[in-house]
Amino acid sequence: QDDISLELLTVDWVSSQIPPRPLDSHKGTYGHLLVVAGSRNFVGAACLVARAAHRAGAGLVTLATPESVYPIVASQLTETIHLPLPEDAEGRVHADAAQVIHEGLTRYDALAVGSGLGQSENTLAFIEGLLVDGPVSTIPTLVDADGLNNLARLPDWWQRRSGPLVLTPHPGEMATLTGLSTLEVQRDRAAMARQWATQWQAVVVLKGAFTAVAEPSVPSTNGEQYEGLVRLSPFANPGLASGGTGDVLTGIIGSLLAQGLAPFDASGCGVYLHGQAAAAVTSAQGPVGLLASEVSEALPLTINSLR
Ligand code: B4P
Ligand code: MG
Repeated sequence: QDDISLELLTVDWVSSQIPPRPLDSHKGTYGHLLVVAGSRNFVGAACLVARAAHRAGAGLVTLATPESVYPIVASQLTETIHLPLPEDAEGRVHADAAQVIHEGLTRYDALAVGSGLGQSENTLAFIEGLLVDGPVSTIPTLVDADGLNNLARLPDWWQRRSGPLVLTPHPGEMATLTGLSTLEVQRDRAAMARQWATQWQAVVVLKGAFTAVAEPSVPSTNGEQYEGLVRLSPFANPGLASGGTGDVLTGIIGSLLAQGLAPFDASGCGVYLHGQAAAAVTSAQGPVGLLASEVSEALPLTINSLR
């Protein structure tokens, strides 16, 4: 499509967006993120999201995870608040967990849902109860990984919910969500991200080399449509092609949402900071053998050198 407005994510723009750190601020100034992640088979995903959220500057991070996963993640994450959730026999969230989260929802400034949740009838009912048929939420919400895979099984989910939303699919998840093949998804990534951002009325972060971040087009009241912009990451880095790096991105964008950035800006900044932190790691040690947690550990220096 010729008519897409494309922008490259630049260091100057990202620097201008990073929340200031006033001297007399306190943890409440920097927001409270609720991470909903993990299952018996995917314990590390929950840790990676929460830790990246701390490293990207959130004031408080609560991690909601199935109760048998909780003691393990709690031993790894000393700064995180923990919310054990009811689970099923396989150690995945039980459908009833949606109600537990709803009861305390007003405490949080943003939600990051999905990493390592797994897929079952219970996780499907949980995602439906939390994100689709739950009480109307104005809390900015990011959905990744199995959050997306479960959403994809709910027909017309986007017509049954409202509120600010960010989706962070890799091309495989994008194919599942759209019913297209991975090849079709990859053919024109910017157009693909924007088309579906509009369909879903959500920011779509289509991951991979040169990640595309699209905002939805919105029909305005006077009949003229607001055409959504697409921002492109300047980073291609095969070092990032390793397990858990997507979970780190989820933690970063979730953290920026909690700090008050608008969904489209939080997503663009998050993608840039993730790419820049990874570049710092691979420029020191090369592309082979990067650990996702190393990207997290590189965040403070990356962010503080931009401010
Ligand atoms: P899953 O098994 O679902 O992997 P995951 O748990 O989501 O892993 P993780 O969360 O760490 O990685 P993610 O991709 O979310 O699925 C993996 C499968 O999906 C693959 O086997 C493949 O079939 C398919 N798939 C995934 N990516 C694909 C792609 N680019 N093309 C075709 N098929 C793909 O997050 C990874 C993070 O690293 C993102 O932020 C991403 O933008 C970044 N990243 C990865 N490679 C990069 C690169 N070359 N350059 C720059 N950034 C890169
Ligand atoms: Mg992923």
